[in-house]
Amino acid sequence: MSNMPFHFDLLHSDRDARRGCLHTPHGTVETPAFMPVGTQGTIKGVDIGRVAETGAQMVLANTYHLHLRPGDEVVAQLGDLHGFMNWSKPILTDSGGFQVFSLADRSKVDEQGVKFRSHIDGSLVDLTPERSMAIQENLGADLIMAFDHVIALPNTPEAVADATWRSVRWAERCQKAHSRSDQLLLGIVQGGLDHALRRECADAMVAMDFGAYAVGGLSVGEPPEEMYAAIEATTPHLPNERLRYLMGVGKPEDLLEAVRRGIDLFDCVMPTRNGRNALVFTDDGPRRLKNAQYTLQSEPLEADCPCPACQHSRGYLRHLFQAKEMLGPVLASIHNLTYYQRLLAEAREAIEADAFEEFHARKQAGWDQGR
Ligand code: PRF
Ligand code: ZN
Repeated sequence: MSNMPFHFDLLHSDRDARRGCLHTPHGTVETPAFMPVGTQGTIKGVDIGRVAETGAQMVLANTYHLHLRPGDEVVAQLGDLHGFMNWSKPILTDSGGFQVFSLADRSKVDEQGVKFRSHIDGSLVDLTPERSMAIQENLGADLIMAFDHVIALPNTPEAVADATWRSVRWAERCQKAHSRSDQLLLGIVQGGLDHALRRECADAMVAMDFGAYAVGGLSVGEPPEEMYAAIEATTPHLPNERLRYLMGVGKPEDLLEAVRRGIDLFDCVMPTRNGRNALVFTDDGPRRLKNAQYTLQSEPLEADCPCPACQHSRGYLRHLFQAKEMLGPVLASIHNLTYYQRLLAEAREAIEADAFEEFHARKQAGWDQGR
């Protein structure tokens, strides 16, 4: 693939953990990497300059939301997502598959696609693999996702298999419809918690030769151990030299468990959503700033954190939340994004030093101790 605008260099492996480098037309992403979620073309509460300062290398945006509002043609006219958001680094858009099934009112699936009512104005919308590709081409992200059928777990084996094979057929249609060579289309492996089905789906996706692969359909309510097992049932069937992206995951400990099983890329609302709710991540585990114990604490959230929240005392941050000041959610979101970026930067270093297992054990011990 060296003549292509996309290339994934697998730089080093430490057991199954991988240190890599993804080249895109908007620059390079060092992996393992975490993408902040910018569903509506904004990382909630954090201006794009501050997002860059947290160490983020690539951000995610959503087809579903941006198609409904302001419309992908509007985004295209305002300089595609890079111009619209004023973010000149790589961007990934999700296909809408997952969002339709989790947000839309009364969605109806058939082989053609999904019909649903907009959660904004109730209007009828029709999304198909072809429409998702056209919308994602208008949005202009570097990495784009196949349109898949995601169902809630637990579900019947028939429903899981049905949605999985529909996702495979839809992925073929996405591949046919996709026309921009400056965008990399990722196939998504589904299969629920059924390891044999995961393997069959991975084999089918790999036979289609996608430039990179995602692991989907997880972190939808199953216990963590089952999610880890499903990841482990999938990654060995993906080609070593292609990027692997675990969609919508997760907690800090989930990230390390997944890196350990060969995942390279993540996204999750957790740092920003939890930050807005006064929950901050630290090496001693999560802290709830609304808890009275922080009222008089003069130390920062973390002594060595370079983020702007950590210029303040825990007592001050708690006060911002108690007083319902908007700076509270903003600073907590920035701290959490910084925490995730630093965690993955440390993971990259540990992999390079062949010391990922020790690093993982040390982090987990800190998180466990704070519980
Ligand atoms: N498919 C898509 N987007 C997603 C998921 C998926 O399975 C998930 C599952 N955690 C999050 N986002 N298209
Ligand atoms: Zn901080």
